[in-house]
Amino acid sequence: HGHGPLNHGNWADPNKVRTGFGLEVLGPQLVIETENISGSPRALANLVKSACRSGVKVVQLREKDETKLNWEDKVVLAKALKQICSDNHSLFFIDDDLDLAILSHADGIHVGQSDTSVEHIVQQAPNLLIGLSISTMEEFKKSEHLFQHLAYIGVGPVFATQTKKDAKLPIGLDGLKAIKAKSPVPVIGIGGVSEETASRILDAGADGVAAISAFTKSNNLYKTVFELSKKE
Ligand code: 3NM
Repeated sequence: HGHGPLNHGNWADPNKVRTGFGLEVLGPQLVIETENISGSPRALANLVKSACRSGVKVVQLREKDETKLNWEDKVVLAKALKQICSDNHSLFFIDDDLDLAILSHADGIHVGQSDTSVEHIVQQAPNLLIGLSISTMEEFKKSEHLFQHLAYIGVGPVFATQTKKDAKLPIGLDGLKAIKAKSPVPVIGIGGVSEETASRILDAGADGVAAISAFTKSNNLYKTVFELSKKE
């Protein structure tokens, strides 16, 4: 723990995006909740460990409200995942739960448009890296005053996804491209990311991708990480 503040000035220069923190937030991001993996915290921890050892540099724990885990179990799980990530020099993010992020000493927090506000997070936990979900150009424009605080924006769903029940309409490669052209912060494509689609998303300009099912369905995490990092 103890990452310094981002040098936000770097993000404005496309030639410098792949330095410092940029490098760490740009590799394929594993997004995961126990529901995605037979409800088992142990299976989840094992997947995170294997993924980190296979080169995943960012892990996001995304236990939504309907999760079967109670608060104590969530804290135990989050702390265990943080340890696994630290041991493997990967960053650990918590989805939209500031208390859990602080308690587990997470490196970052990921929030959606109607989640905990970015300003509140900056105030309460200035050292947390912050990722923000963006689904449309309208949301992007509405969020411009927040970019100074963000490590990245998660743009999606790029393609249709079966994994997130309340996912918005896919923004597609052209929508992603349009946002990338305007974004001063790294753009991470999410939604329908697979070993087949990832290179198209990266070719469209995304700085990285985030995925659930590409990892939970993988039987070769090295290959998955490779394919999710690869431009054509
Ligand atoms: N967020 P898969 S789509 C968690 O559009 C999540 O913001 C999305 O699952 C968004 O990789 C999504 O299996 C689910 O498609 C991604």
